[in-house]
Amino acid sequence: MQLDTNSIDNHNQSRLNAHKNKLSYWADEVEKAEATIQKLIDFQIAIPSWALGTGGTRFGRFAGGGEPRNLEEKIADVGLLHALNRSSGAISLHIPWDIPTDPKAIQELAGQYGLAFDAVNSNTFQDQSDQSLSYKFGSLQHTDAAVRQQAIDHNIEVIRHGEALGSKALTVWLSDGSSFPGQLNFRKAFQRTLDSLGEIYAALPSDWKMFVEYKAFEPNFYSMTVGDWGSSFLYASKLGPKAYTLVDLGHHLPNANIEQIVAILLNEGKLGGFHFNDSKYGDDDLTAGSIKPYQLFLIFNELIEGMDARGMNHASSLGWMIDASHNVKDPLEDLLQSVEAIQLAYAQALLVDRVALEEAREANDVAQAQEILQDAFRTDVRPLVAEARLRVGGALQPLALYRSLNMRQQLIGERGAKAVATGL
Ligand SMILES: [Mn+2]
Repeated sequence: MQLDTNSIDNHNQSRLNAHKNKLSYWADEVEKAEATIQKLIDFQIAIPSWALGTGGTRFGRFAGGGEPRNLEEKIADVGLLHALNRSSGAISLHIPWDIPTDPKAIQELAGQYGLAFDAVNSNTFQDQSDQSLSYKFGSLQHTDAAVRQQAIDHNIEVIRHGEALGSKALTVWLSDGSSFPGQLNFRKAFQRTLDSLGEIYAALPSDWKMFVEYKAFEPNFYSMTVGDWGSSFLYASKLGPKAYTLVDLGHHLPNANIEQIVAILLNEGKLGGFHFNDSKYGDDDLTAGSIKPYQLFLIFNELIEGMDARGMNHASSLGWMIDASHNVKDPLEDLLQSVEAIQLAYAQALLVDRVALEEAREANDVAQAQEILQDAFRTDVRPLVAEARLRVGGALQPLALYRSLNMRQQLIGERGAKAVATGL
């Protein structure tokens, strides 16, 4: 569904005065505000193709209707988000849920919405109906070389699909591991996984990256073969310069200091990208910033510090992706909220007075260091994020506009109340 630009203009006109009033707070800090707005305009967050339908838990799924029924409709949904916020200019595909049967046509369609293709994701955590061997006991780690080969071949096929669309990265998340003590020889599982990843790595085009995503537990509950950032870093280091660690915010043991992990990975040049979401207990996959916004800010604080120290481009040097899905919200509203939360954390982190912070740290002035961080975190940057959207044709309040246009009702009208997104 293409959004009528008139509806964005009307929406913005009706809110312009109120917006300008809020923005006037920044009148004395034009330099800071302008730099932040420009960076926000450049910063794009990829939407995963699997988050456009209602997510489920193992207890049930409560679809909201009007879900995209195919890849074309998923692209249309991301296009709608991007039209509203101008910050969701990429889609991350999952194979085999979203196989582009006509890549040229798919690329053209995405182009009409101003969308690029971010990392492609492989799937060896479930069996497909046309698959000859099972992943019940793992894929790249499997004791049977034939199963490993099937999983390797699948990953290489995913790379080829990505190449046809202009993707530049493969994300590998493995559910491999064990659920009971004694089930697995850890050493062999590591070596087999490394060897299998090595074969996939060898098939990467020269300008591609491989993201090795880790996860502490689930679906295996005793051991995960890529279970933490340390093991991902080890695999990525052994694989070579095109392999990186991918941090999914929900994939840690409780209370892990994710910002410290980010700082160290950046320092080693091995941070590849992010999967944003939020959680209270485990891999809850809730809306980014909905539970721990301060943690999200602290992560961005380390990202900016570490990226600037290495001369990296905030917008393009890392892969920025959302990986969230849940049971109770309209997925498109949820994604608008996630993107906004990520932008707010990024903008706040850009405001941190880094010179003063380093001075306070060097002087062991603990209270002052905390003040500096919290001063930035407690600044209302919503007007800056809205101004960034306004300047590039987005809506001042994307969620409000989405609601006032009854977009979900329109989608249900087009696709039906029972339409279920592929993959979930
Ligand atoms: Mn993830």
